[in-house]
Amino acid sequence: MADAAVAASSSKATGGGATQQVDVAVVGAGFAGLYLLHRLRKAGFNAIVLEEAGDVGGTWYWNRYPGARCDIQTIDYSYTFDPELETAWKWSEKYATQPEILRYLGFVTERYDLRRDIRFHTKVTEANWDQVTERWLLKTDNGATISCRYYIMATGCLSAPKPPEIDGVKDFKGEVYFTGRWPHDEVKLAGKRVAVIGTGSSGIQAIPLIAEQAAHLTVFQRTPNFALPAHNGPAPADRAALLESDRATYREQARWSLAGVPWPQQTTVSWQLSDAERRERFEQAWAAGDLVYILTQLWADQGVDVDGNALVCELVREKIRDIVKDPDTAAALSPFDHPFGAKRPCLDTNYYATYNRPNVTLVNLRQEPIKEITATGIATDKRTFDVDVIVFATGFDAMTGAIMAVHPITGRNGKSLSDVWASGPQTYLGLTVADFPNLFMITGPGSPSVLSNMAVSIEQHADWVVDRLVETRAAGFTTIEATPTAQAGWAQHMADCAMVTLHRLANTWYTGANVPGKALGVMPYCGGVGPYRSICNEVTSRGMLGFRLTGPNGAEQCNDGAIVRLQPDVRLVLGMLAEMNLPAIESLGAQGSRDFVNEFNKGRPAGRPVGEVGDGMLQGADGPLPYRLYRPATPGPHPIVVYFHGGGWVFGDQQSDDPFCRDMCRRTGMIFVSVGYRHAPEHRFPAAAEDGYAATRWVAEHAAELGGKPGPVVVAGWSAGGNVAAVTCQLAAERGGPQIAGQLLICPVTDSSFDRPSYTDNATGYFLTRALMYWFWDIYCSPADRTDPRVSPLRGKLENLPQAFVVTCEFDPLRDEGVAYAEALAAAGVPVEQIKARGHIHSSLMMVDMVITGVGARAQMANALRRFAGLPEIKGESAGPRATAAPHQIDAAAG
Ligand code: N01
Repeated sequence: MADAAVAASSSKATGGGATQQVDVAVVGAGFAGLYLLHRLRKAGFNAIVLEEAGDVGGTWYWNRYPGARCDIQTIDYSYTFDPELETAWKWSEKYATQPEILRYLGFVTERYDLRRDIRFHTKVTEANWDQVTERWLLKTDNGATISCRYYIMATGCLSAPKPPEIDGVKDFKGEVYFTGRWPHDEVKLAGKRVAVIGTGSSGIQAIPLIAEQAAHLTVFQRTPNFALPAHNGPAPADRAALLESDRATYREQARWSLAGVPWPQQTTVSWQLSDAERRERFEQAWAAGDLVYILTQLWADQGVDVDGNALVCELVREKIRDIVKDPDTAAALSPFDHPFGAKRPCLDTNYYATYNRPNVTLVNLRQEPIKEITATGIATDKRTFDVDVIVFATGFDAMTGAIMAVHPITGRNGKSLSDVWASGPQTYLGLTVADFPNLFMITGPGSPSVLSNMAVSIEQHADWVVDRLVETRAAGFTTIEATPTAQAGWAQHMADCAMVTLHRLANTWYTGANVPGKALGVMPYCGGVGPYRSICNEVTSRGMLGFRLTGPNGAEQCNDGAIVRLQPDVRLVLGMLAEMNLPAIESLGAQGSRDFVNEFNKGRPAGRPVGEVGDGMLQGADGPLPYRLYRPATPGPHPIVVYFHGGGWVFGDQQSDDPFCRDMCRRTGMIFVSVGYRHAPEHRFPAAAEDGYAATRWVAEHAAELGGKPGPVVVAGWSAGGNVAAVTCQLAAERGGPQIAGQLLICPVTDSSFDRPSYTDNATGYFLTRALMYWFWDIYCSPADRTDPRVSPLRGKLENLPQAFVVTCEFDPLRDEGVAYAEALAAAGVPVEQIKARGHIHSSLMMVDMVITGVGARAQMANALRRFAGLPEIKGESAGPRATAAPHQIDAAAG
């Protein structure tokens, strides 16, 4: 409906003329709402902000408890949209106090004359989408109604305090305070017996200061948290100098960083460092007093690998034991239930040392849970504690609470947001929700938000939303709405990102676990600020992918689809490769391609240590061949895997899949013998196939000399190596041995037909291209030979072959022939299991230390190899996180 017709219809709807008409209504006058208002006005929108509180500030208006400060350095926790604002305001400390942050927000409000469009003491009580007018109608607790074209929730992620969930609170006769709703008047605690319940960031900031005032402080701790000293004071000179030297670059780097603060990305993994080197890094981080630093700068695997993370946990626990004098108290304060960083760590000033004070007692609720609150204090199931004051530092209904609990939101066809989110928040980009047109959330669930420097994420969201509104208006559209496909795709991508991190291993407010009955799932986007920004930009550059826009006279635009289908780390790797502007391998010639790949592989991190790595020579089909043997650290003899590397029969050698062989040797506890078979064009078909067979026979015959277990061997291979492994099994069956207990085929070449859809769908853009495959085939095998089963095993005799485990990757030209081979084996009665690795490319699973989402698949491959060798499977988290898809047994009928 045209805006001119709206006023009449809206006033009719509310039964009077009181409805205020605006283009945009924003809820919340915190960091996000203030910047939004400024940007909306500049873009020519008529906008208002509705704020429940009596002044600006958002979370900083409410959280006034003693010790409240930011925990991102203030030079980073600031607006960056206006260089003049940046120089007009000077922070006094590394981590500003709540009053100073509030003054800053007041300063911003006055500087941009924002106050005149903010309605304070105005709580929205209902928001309904009117399909006819294509506007939102808002009701408020003071009777005012507002009609707006766009409705933006800038309600904050941690602004709806969680009820205490403890019986008897109302019976308590003393004073009760919530850190998240601290009074504006002074709270006098001197000489009083105070209880604090909760040891999250709020409790940990407040406890040392309360202890200084109170006659006695009793802290009730359910879960210990990791905290590190803030070392507050002036902004560190090096960081301030970095910012001052080139402010624009500093800010831009923050926008493209992982957490919204410009620190470089660590590439060294924990096991590449000695104990002393790790300790040195840790001490430096402890001294830096910076959460982002300690969470990102120790070693590359600290946030993604349980072992890499456990090293950090122990170093922090050591600090706690050093500081806290009473060993029992130190033990109670030491977290063991979650990885470092999986639950939000805290920044403190004298927190652990506070427990050395004689007037402080720690009550470990894991040993004596709170039974109830009584008129005089707190009763656990062992003791009672009489107190004068109870401070609840029990946290928030995070991320969704402020959006859902504040008021009902009703979208298209009467859909209620609470219903849509009943099993957890569903969003597209953490910005919008399907069926809720023209509704936006700033730093909503599904965006980096609380896993980032909020100042950076807020500006990015506000800019993105306002830019879209401007474009939508310019194009003459009146509604913009996420599609269900885009939203489902985002949910999948969110889940994929969450699997990379360790957040899945902790019960936290990130996952909704702190609120009884709340749906569980990692709510913030774990893929990082920079990658997220690039995704939002891609949505726009691809014609508003995943959005439906409509306008007058049936105008409509919808470019539907999921924005990210690759695994998050695969997307990053492809992005890095694209930036490197590498030449097409097939343009380099055979020797050139070998030199290139050798050079490229030098940049890989050294593989993980195994028991022993040794080189030797074995007998191939036409002379000696080199091999590399990887032996586990465990006592032998071990079963043997004969492994064939990838490289299109043209390049690669016995060492070129080194990180993979090491990883699999460690996971399986089996010997890997990686064979340097001959290559084309010097040795064309069937040299590789015959070498593969001969090498397997030689290894089987020399198993004992190699320190392996005599008996059947297992074969494995990737890509062209998968082809060699598959062919070896057929030749062994035909030629009467050696005995092969199983075959692991990873993205194998199985056929010379290029007609299958994956050859077209994934022809370019996923590293292995169709053009490169054509080149490989031309170099290795003349067209006349291509139907020979020794190069196209799909055309061979499949009955009675060894059991198989076949892995295919979604974005791989070879995907469909791998699937076809698995199905044909099954149809021939061979036991087959298969993984179709969603979101992966041909080389994903080989990129051991780059593509973490490949861990699950590798863990499953390792278990398959163990099964083939008659070893028990490895279970639990040490087997790796769940793979992108569970392996499934192929029904023989499938073929
Ligand atoms: O809340 P929390 P918070 N009985 O949920 C315990 C940001 N923030 O307000 O862990 C007993 O972290 C609960 O125990 P458990 C920051 O992002 C930033 O402290 O659920 N205990 C936990 O110990 C932070 O992460 C700053 O077992 C109960 C505590 O209460 C986020 O806000 C400052 C309980 C709640 O911790 C939330 O921090 C403050 C019960 N019934 C906050 N219910 C800065 O420095 C809960 N608990 C910028």
